[in-house]
Amino acid sequence: MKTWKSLALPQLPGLMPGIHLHETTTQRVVPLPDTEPASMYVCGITPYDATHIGHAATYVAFDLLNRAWRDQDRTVNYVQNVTDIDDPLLERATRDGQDWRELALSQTELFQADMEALNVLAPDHYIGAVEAISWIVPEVEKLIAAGIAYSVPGSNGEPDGDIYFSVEAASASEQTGGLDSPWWLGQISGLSPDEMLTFFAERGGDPERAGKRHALDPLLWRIAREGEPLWDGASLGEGRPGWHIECTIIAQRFLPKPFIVQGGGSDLIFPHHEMGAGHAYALESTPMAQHYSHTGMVGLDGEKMSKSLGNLVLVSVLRREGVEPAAIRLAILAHHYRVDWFWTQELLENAQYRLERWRKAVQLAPEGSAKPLLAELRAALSQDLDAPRALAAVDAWAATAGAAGANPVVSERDADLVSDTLEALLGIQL
Ligand code: 5CA
Ligand code: ZN
Repeated sequence: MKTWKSLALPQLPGLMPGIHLHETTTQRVVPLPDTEPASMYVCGITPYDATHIGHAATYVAFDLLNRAWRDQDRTVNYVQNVTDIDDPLLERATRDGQDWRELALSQTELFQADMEALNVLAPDHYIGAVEAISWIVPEVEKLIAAGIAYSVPGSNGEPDGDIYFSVEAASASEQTGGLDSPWWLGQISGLSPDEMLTFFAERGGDPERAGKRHALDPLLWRIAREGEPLWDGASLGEGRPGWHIECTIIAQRFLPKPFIVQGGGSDLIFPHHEMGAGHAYALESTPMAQHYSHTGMVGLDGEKMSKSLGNLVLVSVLRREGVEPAAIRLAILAHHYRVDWFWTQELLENAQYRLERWRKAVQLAPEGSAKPLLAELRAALSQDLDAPRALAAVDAWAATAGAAGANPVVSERDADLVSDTLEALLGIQL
C-alpha cells in the first residue's frame, strides 16, 4: 500500500547516545540492542473512522524512537499495518450503507494526511491486511499440520470450519524465562487467567464460542459467512483471516526474526501482542520481537477515547478548524508516552503559546546555546523517550534567549542548529 510523504531530516552534529526504552514484559527501562537495522513494527489503524488524538499520540511516540534511531545514524526498518478488513469495519460500513472498501480507503487516506500534517515519519512498509491474505493462508495451514491450530465444528448458527489457535498446544510446558525463551500465555502481558478472560472478551475475542479447546484460543481463519467478503483460503476454505495473525505475518515478512520493537497502545498488550507473539513462535521457533513497548491511553471527559464510545477529538477536525498541526504535536509531546492522559482545550492553548514562545526565542538564539540544548534533548529522549523533559529543556533555553536585561550575542548559526534539533528530534518545525 502507498504510504505518506516524510520531510527529509536535518543532519545534526554528533550522535544520540544509547537508547533506553521501557519494556512492558519486565516493567523496566532497558537498553535497546544496537543491531542493524533498527527494526520496529507498530500496529496501525482499523480504518472505519478518522484518526483521533489517541491514535496520533501513539504514532507520535514511536516517531520519537524512529527519529532517535536515525539520530544514531542507524538504518531503520519501520513497518506498519492497516487492518483494512475486520468486524468493526464491516459493521460500520453496513450501518452507514457504505461499501467497506470505500470506507477503508477513505479513512486510510485521511489517516495518512493527518500523519503527514503531524510530521510523523512514514513507515518503510505500509501493508494492508487484505494484501497479506495470500501470505497468511499457507502459514495457517502449517499451524494445522503442526497440531497447533484446529477447526471448530459449526454450532448455534456458526458454520463449520473456523480455525483457531490452540494456546495450550503452542505454550511451552515450562515457563522458562524472558522474551528469548519459548512462548507461553502470559509471557508478554503477565496477566492472570481471569484478567486475560476479561480483556479477551472486551477486545475482539470470543471466549464463549462452543467447540473451542480453550476459552482464550484466538481465531486464525474465519470461514465465509453469507454477505461477508471472502478470499481464497486453499485447504482452509474461503474466508478471511483473524486479527493477530495478520500482524504476525506482516511483521515476519518485512522484518528480521526477531525484530527489535513491537509497539502499539496499551490496549493491544492483551490479547493482540500476546497472541501475535504466540503465533510467531509457533511458526518460526524464534520470538517475534525482542522488546514490547506500549503507549498510555488518551481520553476525553473521563473515558478512554475510542471509536466505539464516540468521545473523539479528531486530528482532521482540528486541522479543518485552523489549528496548526505543530501545536497538536506539541500538546501530545507534553505528556510522557507511557502515561494515560485526557485531552483538553487548555492543553492545545498551552501548546500554541509554547510554539509562539519558541519561535520568538529562536530569533534571539544566544551564541553557543544550541549545542548544549541538543545534548540535553538527546539525553532526555534516549532515556525512555522523555519528551516532557525535552520540552522543559527547550523552555529553559527559550527563557534565557528572551531574558529581560540579558544582552547575549545573537547567533544565526545557533538559531539554525536549534531549529534543526527541534525538527530532527521532536518533529517540530519552527
Ligand atoms: N488495527 C488495530 C491494530 S493491528 C488497532 O488497534 N487499530 S485502532 O485504530 O483501534 O488503533 C490504532 C492504534 O492506536 C493502536 O496502536 C492502538 O493501540 C492505538 N490507540 C487506540 N486508541 C487509543 C487511545 N485512546 N490512546 C492512545 N492510543 C490509542
Ligand atoms: Zn496489530
